[in-house]
Amino acid sequence: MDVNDSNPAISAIGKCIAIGVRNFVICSGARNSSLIAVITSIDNVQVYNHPEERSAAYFALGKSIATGEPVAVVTTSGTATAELFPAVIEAHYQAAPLVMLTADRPVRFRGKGAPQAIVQHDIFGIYAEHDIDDWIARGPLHINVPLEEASPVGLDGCSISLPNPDLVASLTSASDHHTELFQQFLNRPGQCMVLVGCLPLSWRDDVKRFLKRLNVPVLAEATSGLREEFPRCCVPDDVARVLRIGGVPTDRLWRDLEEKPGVEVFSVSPNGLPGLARESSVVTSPCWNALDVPENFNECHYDNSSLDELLCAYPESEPSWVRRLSEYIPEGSLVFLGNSQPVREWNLAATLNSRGLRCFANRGANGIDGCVSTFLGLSSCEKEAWALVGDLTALYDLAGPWIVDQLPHSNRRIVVINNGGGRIFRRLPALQKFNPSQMQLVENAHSFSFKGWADMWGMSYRKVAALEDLRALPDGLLLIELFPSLEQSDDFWHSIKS
Ligand SMILES: Cc1ncc(C[n+]2csc(CCOP(=O)(O)OP(=O)(O)O)c2C)c(N)n1
Repeated sequence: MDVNDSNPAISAIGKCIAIGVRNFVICSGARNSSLIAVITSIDNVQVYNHPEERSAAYFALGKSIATGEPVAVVTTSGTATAELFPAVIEAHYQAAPLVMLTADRPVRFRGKGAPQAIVQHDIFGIYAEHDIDDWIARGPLHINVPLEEASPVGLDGCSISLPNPDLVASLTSASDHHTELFQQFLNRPGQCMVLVGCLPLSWRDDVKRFLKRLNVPVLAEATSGLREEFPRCCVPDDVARVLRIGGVPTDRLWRDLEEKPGVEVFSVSPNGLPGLARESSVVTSPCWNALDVPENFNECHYDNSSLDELLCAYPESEPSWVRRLSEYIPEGSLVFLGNSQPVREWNLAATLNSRGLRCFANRGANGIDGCVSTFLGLSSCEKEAWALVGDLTALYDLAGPWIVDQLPHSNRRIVVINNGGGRIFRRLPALQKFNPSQMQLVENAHSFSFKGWADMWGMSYRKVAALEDLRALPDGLLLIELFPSLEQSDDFWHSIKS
């Protein structure tokens, strides 16, 4: 939406407040100075500043996932607005309420090539809602604010009231129709199993209670928050129906469903997207407590595989390190899994002991950008939080730690698993025939260390090659650079395949 009132800055921010925005991440410029003036004049809102819009937007995304509330990132005009795009896409697929409040030049400049006047209206296309009246508090909302040159700040008459909780609640209420469709799926015959991807925090208790009642095989990924509740099960041979709850699962099983049209797939997904190209059904908002669970569902059979033996055989491999970290990280911590490999390693190898670790990841669009910032947004009110990110993933977000000085002091640990490039590519069947120089190119192989990055932001630094190196960690922000054995990691993955 474009805001076109007599005081567009006040009007736009009033709308943000009305939909529940309490946190503003400001990326300053001249064009958005009146927005900044209004925001900083309001009581009871939290203001952050960040000079880098891409990181800022990811920080806002993390904060909005953590709170379940809309969080606004505020930019000036031009490419500053475009920098928000990756986080907007991620928020779209995670159905996270990210609000982009962007200053624009007046409408008459649009499409003319005038200085700092790119076409911002609808710039995020299908990834963001542009009409506040159609926004259902899920996914991104873009509020574009054309502002006159040297627009006087003019705060007279600025009356911005606090959010109306009833309005926000009514936007996210359950749908009878979705409940009915879900019930019909449950009532149909045939062996059923459940795949659980990333769950919004507000869903977790309901889904856990529902799955305990359902009593069928469940594969719950770490980002569901339910992995330890439902230990990994055998996949029944005769699965006729798959129920997927939450974000798109990272497990290979999900992709394989594309080629199994005979298996009925029903998704309960926050973003309303099926996550498969083949035919399937999807709902977004069932009433979990209203669902009847048929009595004839089969019980689960758990599979204690030979994983532990492999972890012992390759103690310095990445999966063994991930197991060790999952046992070492203090109970109750928030854990952010940055890129595909730590996500898979955690799902596979992390301890199944219930340690109250709460796992998150940006698995909406699987980008490796913005992970440090998303982690910092997610952990902004946590006492102890750990991120596990690959080296290239860390390189993408070097400006992320800017925000740390604005957050309450706490133990934030960024573990960079430095394996000298994008090692995940080594495991892709399609790349097995690449020669070493092609592989080096694909992996972006390097031998950089992250010590200098830690120094730049005043992070404590610990190089870790053995468990003893994790003893007596200093308080506060800490960069842990972990060097796993590349050879053992390759051998581990090779053995698990065979
Ligand atoms: C923004 C973006 N660019 C490229 C990719 C493709 N990609 C997926 S994983 C990966 C490598 C990640 O490397 P690293 O962070 O070092 O982790 P590792 O694979 O070594 O565990 C790349 C480039 C992506 N997912 N997102």
